[in-house]
Amino acid sequence: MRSWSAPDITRLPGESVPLRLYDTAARRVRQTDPGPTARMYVCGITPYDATHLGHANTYLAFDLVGRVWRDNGHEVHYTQNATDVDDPLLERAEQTGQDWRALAEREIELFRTDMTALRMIPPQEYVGVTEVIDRVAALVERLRPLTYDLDGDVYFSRADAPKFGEVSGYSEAEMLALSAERGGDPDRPGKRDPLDWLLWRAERPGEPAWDSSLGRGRPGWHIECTAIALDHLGAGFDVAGGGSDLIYPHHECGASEGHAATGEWPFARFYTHAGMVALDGEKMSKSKGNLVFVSRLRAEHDPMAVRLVLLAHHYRADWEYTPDQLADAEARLDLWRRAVASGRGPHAEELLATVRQRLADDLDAPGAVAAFDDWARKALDGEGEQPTDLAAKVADTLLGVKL
Ligand code: 5CA
Ligand code: ZN
Repeated sequence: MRSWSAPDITRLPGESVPLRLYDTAARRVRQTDPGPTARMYVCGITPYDATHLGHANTYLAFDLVGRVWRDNGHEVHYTQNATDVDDPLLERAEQTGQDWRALAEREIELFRTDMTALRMIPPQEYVGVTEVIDRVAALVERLRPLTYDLDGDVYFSRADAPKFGEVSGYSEAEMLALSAERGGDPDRPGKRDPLDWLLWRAERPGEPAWDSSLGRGRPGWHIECTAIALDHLGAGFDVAGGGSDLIYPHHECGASEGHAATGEWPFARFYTHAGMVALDGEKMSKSKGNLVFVSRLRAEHDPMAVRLVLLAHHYRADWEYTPDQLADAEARLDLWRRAVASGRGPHAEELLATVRQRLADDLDAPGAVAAFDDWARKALDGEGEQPTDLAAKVADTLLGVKL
C-alpha cells in the first residue's frame, strides 16, 4: 500500500548519543546496536475506526526511535502493517452495513492523514495483510511440523516451541486470562493446549476468504506480522514495537513463529512497548468506544500541540488523557515559537546535547521537553545573544515539532 509523506529531516552538528531502549524480553534497558541500517517493525492499526491518541502515542514512541537512530548516523528500514482483514473489522462493517474493504480503505486513508499531520516519519513499507495472503500461507506451510488441523483451521502447537513465554515472562494463568481477552480461543474444544493459537482460519459462510495451499480461508492475526517482518526485514531485526497490549499474545506468539520458521532466536533483538493511554479511567479502545480521535483534535488545534501532548509523557507510562493537557501543550508551543521568533537566545549547543542525552536514555521525551522549556524561557528573558535557528532544528529533527 501507499505509505504517507515524509517530513524533511535535517542533520544536526556534533556528537550524537547511542540509543538505549527498554527491551520487554530482557526486562531492562539495553543499548541498541544496529548495523548501518537499523531495522524496525511496528504493529499497525486494525482499520475499523479512526486513529485515537493511544495509537498516536505508540507511533510517536517508534518515530522517536527512528529519529535517534538517524541522528546516530544509521539508515532506518521501517516496516508497518495494517490488519485490513480481521474479526473486529468484519463485525464493524456488518453492524454498520458497509463493505469491509471500503471501511478499511477509508480508515487507512484517515490514518495516513493523521500521521502526516503529526509529522511521523513514514515506514518504507506499509503493508496490508490482504496484499500478502499467499506469503502468509507459505509461512504457515513452513511451520507445518509444529502445526495441527482442527476442522480445517490450522493451529500452532506451543508445546513444540521452546522459547514460548520468554518475551512476556507471563505466567500460564496470566497468559490464559489475556488470551481470552485479546482475541484468542483458549476454550475451543479439540485444541491440544488452550494457549495454542490460530494460524489459518478456514472459510466460514459470509466471511472473506482466499484460495491457498491451505484451502480457502484467511490468516490468523499473529502470523501476519511475522510474515511481513520476515519478508521485509529478515529474522534478527532490531526492534519489534507496539503498545503494551501486544506483549501477549501477539508478540509472544509472533516470536515463536519466527523462531520456528528460521531457527533464529531472538526473532527481534528488542521487543519494545508503549504504555496504554486511557480516558475516563479505562484504556482507550475501539471496542469500548472511549476514544479521543487525532482527526478531531487536529481539526481544532495545531497538530504540533497534539504532538506535544504525547511528548509530555514517557512512552512507557500508562496515562490518562484530560483536556487540560492540550491547553498546556498549546501554551508550550506558543512559548517555544515566541522564543525561536525572538531570534536571540542562549547557546543551543547545550540544548542539543541535553535533548540528545534525554532521548537516548530510553526516549525520555519529557526530559527533552523540559530542557527546551528552559532554553525558551531564558531566550524570552533576554539571556544569550546566539541565533535561534539551531534550537528550531533541534525541535524539528529530534522531537518532530515544527516551530
Ligand atoms: N493491528 C493490530 C496490531 S498487528 C492492532 O493492535 N491494531 S490496533 O488498531 O488495535 O492498535 C494499533 C497500535 O496501537 C498497536 O500497536 C496497539 O498496541 C496500540 N494501541 C492500541 N490501543 C492503545 C492505547 N489505548 N494506548 C496506546 N497504544 C494503543
Ligand atoms: Zn502486529
